[in-house]
Amino acid sequence: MSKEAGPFAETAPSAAEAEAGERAAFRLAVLDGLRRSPRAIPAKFLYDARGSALFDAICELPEYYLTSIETAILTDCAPEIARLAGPGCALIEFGSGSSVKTRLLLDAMPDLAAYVPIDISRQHLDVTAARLRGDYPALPVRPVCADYMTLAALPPGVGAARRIGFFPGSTIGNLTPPEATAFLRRARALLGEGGALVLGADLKKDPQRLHDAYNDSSGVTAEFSLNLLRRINRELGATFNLAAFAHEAFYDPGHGRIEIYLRSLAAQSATVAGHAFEFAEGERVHTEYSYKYDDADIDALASSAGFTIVRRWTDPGRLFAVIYLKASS
Ligand code: AVJ
Repeated sequence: MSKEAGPFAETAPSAAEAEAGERAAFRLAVLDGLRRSPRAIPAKFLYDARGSALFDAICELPEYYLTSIETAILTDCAPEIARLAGPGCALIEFGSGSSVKTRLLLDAMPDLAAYVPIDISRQHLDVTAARLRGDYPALPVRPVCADYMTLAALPPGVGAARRIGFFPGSTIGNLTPPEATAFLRRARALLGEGGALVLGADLKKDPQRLHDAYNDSSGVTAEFSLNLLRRINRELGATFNLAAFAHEAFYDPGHGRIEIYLRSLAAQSATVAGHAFEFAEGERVHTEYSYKYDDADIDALASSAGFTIVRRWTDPGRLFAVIYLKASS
């Protein structure tokens, strides 16, 4: 039993084991992504320690309205979320990161049966769980180290309490429409009958405002994007010249999404884990989509995945939405 591994393991893998596993997955994904045409590396790899710190800095930028607006909405609606959820439920967070917004819900729901943060980074999860246990001594914290896009079940310890999912921050925006539907279906299955989901989605708006949010004047977003190459260099022994790539982000109104790329500024080559790759001048590596929603998009997404919309909250400027969905019966 002491060798048990996987998301429900009582004994976490050693830090070295976890790191080796994460690195192998990273290597496979990067090599696969660079062999594709067009080239693309999944956005989840942007979040190493430095990437996560840069993303936290993005959330403080004046242009990046998403975090402050969502936090304001959640601050207002947390008591109503708590009422809708009812007493004694379990809160399941998909991609918990540093769980900052979670505290707004934890404060409004003092009688939770459990808080279950799901995150792909063992390190994030351990730090977050330790902090929350310190700050909420009565709250059972049951972290699950997994990719929420593929997680099939929650650990038995979560129990039979009614399950409320939490997917804030416009993380759903990283997913294409079919991926978003697949994620919500999976969430619905994990949350079970009577389950509900609190979703944060960025809204369609003036394209200039969207453009500015992903092209900030201080260049933090560019650093965040380029950090992916820095991470590949460090973790996979690659030779990317960061000065020869540029962050590129623009709004595509047809798809209703921000598209983000790393653009090669010259014809150049780079070696990744012993494999050589050629880049033409102007060639791009896709790193992220950030889909923007309107009410009809949210309706369509919910019904495609077996959810019913119970309540939506937005800010006066209609920049961001928090939506309470329940599993349709
Ligand atoms: C973390 C996916 C919500 O799409 O707004 C921010 C990521 N990338 N700036 C977003 C991001 C560049 C962010 N999400």
